[in-house]
Amino acid sequence: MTVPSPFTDELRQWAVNEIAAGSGPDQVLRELIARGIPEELAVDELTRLLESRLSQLKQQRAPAAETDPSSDDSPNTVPQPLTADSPNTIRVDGREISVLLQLKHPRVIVFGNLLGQDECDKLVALARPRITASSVIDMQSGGNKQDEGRTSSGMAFRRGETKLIERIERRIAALLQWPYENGEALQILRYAVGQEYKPHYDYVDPTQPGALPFLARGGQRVASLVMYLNTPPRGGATNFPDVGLEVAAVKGNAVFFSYDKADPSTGTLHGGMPVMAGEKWVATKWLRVSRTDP
Ligand code: PD2
Ligand code: ZN
Repeated sequence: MTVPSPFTDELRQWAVNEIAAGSGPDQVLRELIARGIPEELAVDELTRLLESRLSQLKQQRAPAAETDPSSDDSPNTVPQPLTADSPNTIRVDGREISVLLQLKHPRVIVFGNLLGQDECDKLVALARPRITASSVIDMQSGGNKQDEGRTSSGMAFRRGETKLIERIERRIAALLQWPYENGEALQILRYAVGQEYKPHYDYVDPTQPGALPFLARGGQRVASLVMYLNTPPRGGATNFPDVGLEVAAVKGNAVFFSYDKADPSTGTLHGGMPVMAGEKWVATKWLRVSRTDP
């Protein structure tokens, strides 16, 4: 049985508000200890909150390097995946991953053979008995809510939950050159015929009250990797309406896209188009600015 942490969501929210309001770290730390949080835990949690606040400020101040199509050497505010060494393949974790498509704006890369066929089947088999109706983040409360734009069902694995999951997550970290600990828990989605995920952005709107508890645990999302676990017979492409791009869902392939700020100018509006026949399974990995919950 896990013991609940004394550092509750309410306390985290209070600390986030204090930091945003300009209270000094020593002052917030003293107050946390006075509220009964052991010093070591208080220092750890406060460090994470301050790191996340600093990266938020850094993001807000960063020049629009990634969105400038003439700029090739954008700073590392988003993952910079490995580049293909032989014409179009990258060797990671003993696999030949191919680069099938690259777009500069929005920053999109389609990878082939990121997952083995057997790995896809195993992920589906592990997830199938655990899926429930999908939800989205409630931007008012910071909790989860059902949304008509997302009609799929899904579940999330804990980071490193099984050897297979950890291996895939470490492969992703190596390919994208982004820390393993900054990756959210792997989310699995299943779409039946007619189900879809209407166009949306994967970053959270930092001006909404519900964003604070989310941002306090690892900062903003900066990139997404949607991995296809099967090939739907018809439909189910991932689309980027701003640029008219549709990426076909092909088992083992994945679409990566990054966004250096929480802003539509990144062009990363994207959706899961309706499935027309059969079903569609995907695994999504979202990458955060800082370490996040496993
Ligand atoms: O299933 C997809 O193609 C899809 C599309 C848009 C998944 C996500 N977004 C996501 O998981 O964020
Ligand atoms: Zn999405």
